[in-house]
Amino acid sequence: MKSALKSFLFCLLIIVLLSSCNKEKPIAPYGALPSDHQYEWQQLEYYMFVHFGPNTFTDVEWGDGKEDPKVFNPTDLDCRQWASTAKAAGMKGIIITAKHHDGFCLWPSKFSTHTVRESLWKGGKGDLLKELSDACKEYGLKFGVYLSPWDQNHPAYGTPEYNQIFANTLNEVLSGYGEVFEQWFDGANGEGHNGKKQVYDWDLFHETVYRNQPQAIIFSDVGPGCRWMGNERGIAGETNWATMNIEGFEPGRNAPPIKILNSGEQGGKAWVPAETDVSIRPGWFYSPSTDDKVKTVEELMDIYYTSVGRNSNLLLNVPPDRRGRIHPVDSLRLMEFRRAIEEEFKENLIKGAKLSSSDTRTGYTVSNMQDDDYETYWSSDENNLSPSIEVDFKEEKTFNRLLLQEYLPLGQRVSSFSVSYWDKNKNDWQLLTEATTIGYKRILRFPLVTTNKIKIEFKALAAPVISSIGVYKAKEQLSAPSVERDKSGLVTIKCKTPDPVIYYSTDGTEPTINSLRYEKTFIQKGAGTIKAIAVIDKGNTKSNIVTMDYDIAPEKWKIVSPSGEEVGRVIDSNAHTYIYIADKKPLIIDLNENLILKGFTYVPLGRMDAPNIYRYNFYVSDDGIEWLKVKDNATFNNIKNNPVIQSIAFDKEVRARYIKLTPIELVKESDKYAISEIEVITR
Ligand code: FUL
Repeated sequence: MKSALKSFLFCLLIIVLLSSCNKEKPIAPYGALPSDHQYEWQQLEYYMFVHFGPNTFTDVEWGDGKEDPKVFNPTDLDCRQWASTAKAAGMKGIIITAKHHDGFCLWPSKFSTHTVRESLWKGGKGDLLKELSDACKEYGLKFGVYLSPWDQNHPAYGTPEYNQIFANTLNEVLSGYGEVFEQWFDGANGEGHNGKKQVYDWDLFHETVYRNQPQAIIFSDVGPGCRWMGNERGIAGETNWATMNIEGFEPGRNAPPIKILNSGEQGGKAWVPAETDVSIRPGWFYSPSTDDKVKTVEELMDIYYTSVGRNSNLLLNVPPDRRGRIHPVDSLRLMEFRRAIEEEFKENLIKGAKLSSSDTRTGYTVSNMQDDDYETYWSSDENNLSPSIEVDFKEEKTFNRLLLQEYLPLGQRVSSFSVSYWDKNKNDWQLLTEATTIGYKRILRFPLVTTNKIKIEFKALAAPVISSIGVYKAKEQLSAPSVERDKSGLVTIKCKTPDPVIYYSTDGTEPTINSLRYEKTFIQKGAGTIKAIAVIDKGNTKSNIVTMDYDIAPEKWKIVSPSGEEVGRVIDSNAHTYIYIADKKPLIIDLNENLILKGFTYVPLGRMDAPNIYRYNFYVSDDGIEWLKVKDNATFNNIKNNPVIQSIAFDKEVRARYIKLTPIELVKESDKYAISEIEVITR
């Protein structure tokens, strides 16, 4: 009996031991990790930014805080229309510019005299934050707020008292409108060398946020919730770590270098994932002049791949118009964008495939990457940092997209991976593509390939933990045409998609298949608008329409000063060429005829690290001797973060033959300044 009991117990022990060997061991997390709130936030992927305020009505990107609050007067404001548009677009929330750099508050703040209360809207009785937060609740959207610490209106700005005032303002917003998922702190400050200096009390601001909204993700150049990814063009780094070292850094001037914001840091001590903020229009605020400059679906898809497809959330700005509604062009484009995403990712070819791996950790099987559950994943043995997986489609498949997701609660682990396909003619693997980080989501685009299997080889800092794989055949979008005009007025229209038929108009009307058909270059020397559309399938598939506004072609212009061979580049109608001018020497141009001028445009060098002009004077003259100053100590707003064409209107028209641009201050210290193009506005 005794020995029977003994052998029974022995067997039991063996069974327990064996089963514990087979049981999945929890995977130890690696490196910095997301908080629960950050993990939730990263799964939002896509939400709306709304820039709205006095600038919507004054047509500037940065108001100076001196504008009459009465300019803010939307005639038909409807936050429910914003929310329903965001919802229909597939977005998960809305972040509103509650207070931009002009200090104007979209709610009747007790701590400011520059608010909706002082405006004409609803007789001063309106509260936009209330209307928008209610609309977000109704449509099941998250609600977030942008508040600019830089405030050009508040009299206390630049004094130590301002910090407490800003904290009170924050407190008011964060305690008054229900749950806030994200608090956006803008690091921008255009005060310049001689402007007001404010030392911000970030600890106080953060404490105010978390006291009211413990779950809120704080956005800034350095988080701590999420980080700016370093540009306003929608392009996160190809390498994009959610980890970064933030100690010793601050938003704004003391932020880490742009390159680091763009790509994060491998092994960084803090978890600060990237958010990509970009506008659907050229500027952040609405302007009637950009109604025909809304980004095309193709441009938006590119942004999708360089943001969501690169481990970043996408915060897409859709600025309401002067009625206080999202303009029909923008909302239509948002719906087209949603449809394009859904079409590209309609069918995941991984579903019927057979997966295998070079190494699988017990309990973390490869099929976990095939289910739709992000919480289940495959992993290799703890010590295997370079495992591979193979996908056998069982038959030939054709595709051009690969999607991978790491399981973030265990840390970001993969530092690079390569993808090969089986070439049946060569009877061997061929390299398809390579990439670095994965993170929450990584999507690779490559030319169509037909094969029956692929292999993915990882290199990781700790055994990879992969939640999902997607393989898709995306229909290539029909590209919108591009229109270019040279110095002499010769217009060329091209299209990336091979062999479409292109139609165009030169009178501002929408081109259709009954418009002029583009067959060869043509001349347009004077001011005018050229619109073009590409069509295929006998007109059944149409691209978005592209609009180019031109002024007088600079054919006969001459640079008076400075001299040199290369100076002509600033009037060659080619935005890809540029010059540097030393010592802030003025640029003087002879237009060769007297013109009625309404303003001018400056195309800076399109790089954020370029010494572009920030503050300037602008003069005109009849004879090149006596000058009239038409812009005094003016600034190109937001040119540092968004170095795009600047269109500047004069206060009144002037007749002149010569123009002169004199830089006063550059976006960064430099002994030379950069110019790509200068043109005049006569229309
Ligand atoms: C920048 C600001 O200066 C722009 O006006 C805009 O609000 C953008 C989102 O952030 O820093």
